[in-house]
Amino acid sequence: MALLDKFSLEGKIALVTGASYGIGFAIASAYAECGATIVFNDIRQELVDKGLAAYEEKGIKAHGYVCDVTDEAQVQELVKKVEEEVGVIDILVNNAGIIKRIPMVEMTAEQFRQVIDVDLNAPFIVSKAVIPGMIQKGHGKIINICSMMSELGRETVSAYAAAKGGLKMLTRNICSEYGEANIQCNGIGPGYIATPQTAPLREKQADGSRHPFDQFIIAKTPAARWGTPEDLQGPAVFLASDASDFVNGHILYVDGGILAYIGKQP
Ligand code: NAP
Ligand code: GCO
Repeated sequence: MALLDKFSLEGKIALVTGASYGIGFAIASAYAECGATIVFNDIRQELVDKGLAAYEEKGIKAHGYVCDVTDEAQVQELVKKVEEEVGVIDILVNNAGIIKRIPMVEMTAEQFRQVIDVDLNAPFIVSKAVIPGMIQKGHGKIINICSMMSELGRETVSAYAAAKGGLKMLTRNICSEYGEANIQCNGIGPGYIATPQTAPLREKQADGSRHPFDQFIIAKTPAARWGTPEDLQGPAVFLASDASDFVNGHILYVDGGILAYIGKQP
């Protein structure tokens, strides 16, 4: 096989969770460009419809379903439907995620659980649902969207950091358990990416100046900018393609250098 052909996703079926917009949408669009058939889900029909329209605008015929990834029965039903209507899933991207920025002593146990549910329990639930099909098919790629918070802590994001740290270890465990079945499970750890999730951290101040957190991130990133969802496309294609068949249990940080950097000298 020619080397470039190893990056092709022709004939593959990819499920990207929570991919109506943001990082999931960019990753799914890249997969479509490389030949894959796209399946995505969101919690509400209007978001699925919005996603379908956005894919259509790019000339992509995606399959959208309503499904809450924290609900195991809904997820089992989704995977069954996809297998019947589209085919057996080759690539799963566990992208759906939420964050709550609340100081730990003010956070309720229920709020903590909600974050763990979407960001950690759901990747377990969805992976569990697709792995049997991948075993039957003889191959599979699972990509978990991790975070800087898989490695680092910061004020107000205790639940998110606990979930994303856990997701890093779930990634390694899926690799350990199913590597022999020719399933590669890797993570992508995005740095700070401009999406709706991080919009509150980039809001302009009343006087028109940049948000202090925005300035902090620019100073903390050797690339001196926020990432874009498109920055994640190449790495996501690599990890979904045959070009990465011996890469397993790895977290690929796509962070403009944040994790390599001690921070700007005073
Ligand atoms: P986003 O713009 O908020 O998009 C997240 C998507 O997940 C939304 O479509 C959301 O749908 C969906 N979702 C949430 N809960 C769900 C559920 N229970 N079932 C199904 N779908 C659900 O976030 P993003 O910035 O693109 O982030 C995508 C992933 O990357 C997340 O896992 C996030 O933690 C991670 N990440 C983001 C950054 C960053 O800087 N932006 C950095 C590192 C990692 P609704 O609109 O219905 O809520
Ligand atoms: C925050 C941010 C993050 C990022 C991302 C970093 O409040 O610190 O929202 O946690 O979204 O996950 O990799």
